Amino acid sequence: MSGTSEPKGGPSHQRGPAFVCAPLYPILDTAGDPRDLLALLDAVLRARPPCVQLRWKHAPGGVLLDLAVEVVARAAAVGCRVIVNDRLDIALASGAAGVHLGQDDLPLAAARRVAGDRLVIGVSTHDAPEARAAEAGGADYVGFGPMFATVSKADALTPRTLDGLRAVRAAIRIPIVAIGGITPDTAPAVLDAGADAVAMISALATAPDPTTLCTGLLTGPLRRP
Ligand code: TZP
Ligand code: MG
Repeated sequence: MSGTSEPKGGPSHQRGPAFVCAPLYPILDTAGDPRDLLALLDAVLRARPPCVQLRWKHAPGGVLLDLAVEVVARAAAVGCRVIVNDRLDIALASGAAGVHLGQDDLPLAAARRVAGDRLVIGVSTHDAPEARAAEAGGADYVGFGPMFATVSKADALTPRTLDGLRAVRAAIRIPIVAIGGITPDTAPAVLDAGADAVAMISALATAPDPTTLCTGLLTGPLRRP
């Protein structure tokens, strides 16, 4: 997926580098144990994904920075880019490719002022108006969800439904990464409803063989031309 397309209508804000992360956007979140996270990272990287996200809620800054530097180095060795969840400062200091911001994180406009065009910026959205605002404000992609019930986000909203995803697809042109309770079984319907990529946390963290799971999603029938 490319993050360079101009939005329909709205103002043309600065955007980040072109970004490709489809059809799987693996999110590495092992609830705070960096050793587990690095083991999961290595398993995921063997499937050669174009990007991964590093997510560790409430981590101490210095510990998260050290981890991010290690994740960026291991990912770079196989041509994979890293998006850091929540923390623009850690993304910049670690040499990551981008940052993913929630609706309650640093506002997109402020993040873009700081990062300029150096970083990919993704924004979590929950409906078409939020997605339109993110696109008009210069986001490179939006997250949209939760698609289904999830155990990975304590304050997740009610599931947004495939029709909700279709409405967002009709509203914006930048890439959509669907998230929330998505598994290899549900991924095809989500991609058919208009997502460019599916994000997964628990499906990866609990997979007996994360490499095989990722390889199947990245090279199998879900891959679009
Ligand atoms: N945002 C909406 S749902 C969610 C986030 C971060 C959690 C997704 O995790 P899982 O385990 O893939 O449902
Ligand atoms: Mg956040």
